[in-house]
Amino acid sequence: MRRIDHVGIAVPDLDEALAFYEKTFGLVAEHEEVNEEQGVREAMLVPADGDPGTARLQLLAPLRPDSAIGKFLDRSGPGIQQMAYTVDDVDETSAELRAKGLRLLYDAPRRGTAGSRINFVHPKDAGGVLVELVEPGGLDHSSD
Ligand code: V0V
Repeated sequence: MRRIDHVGIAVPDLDEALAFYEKTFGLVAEHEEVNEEQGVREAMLVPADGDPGTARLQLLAPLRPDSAIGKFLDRSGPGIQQMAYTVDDVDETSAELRAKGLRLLYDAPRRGTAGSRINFVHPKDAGGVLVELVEPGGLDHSSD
């Protein structure tokens, strides 16, 4: 693991949440996208004048009620849904964790935000926390 990549928060309405985080904590979106496969509209937030290498806050709003975020909101309400770590090679880290007996959700990595490659550790195998592994893609800004 390189560092904490982001903390993901499930929200019912992305625009409302973006306004709240900017007004309250001075966090601004550096990137926004729709990920149909994951069923989310999401934004990555950073402090307006913060350290460029800082971990991001990811706001995740559901595109459909039967998506991962839709189900999470239904069961738990808004709140922290995932903790994500930056890794150099998501295939390699997934293999290492599988060898330690943890269940990875996908056989092969899928597409995450900003061209990243992602996989997840099942929350039941990580102390009740949904852990995401992120291999940054070409649009990553966190090491600028
Ligand atoms: C479910 N559980 C969780 C949890 N979601 N525990 C902690 N954190 C979460 N986020 C618990 C749940 O309360 C159950 O506990 C148990 O796991 C199994 O629940 P389930 O009903 O069988 O599972 P589902 O259908 O809710 O699915 C849970 C998983 C799902 C984790 C499998 O959410 C998933 O596939 N997530 C990965 C994809 C994802 O999260 N995509 C959205 C973000 P009890 O009741 O049995 O004790 S997309 C994203 O992050 C992107 C694009 C990015 O960063 O680039």
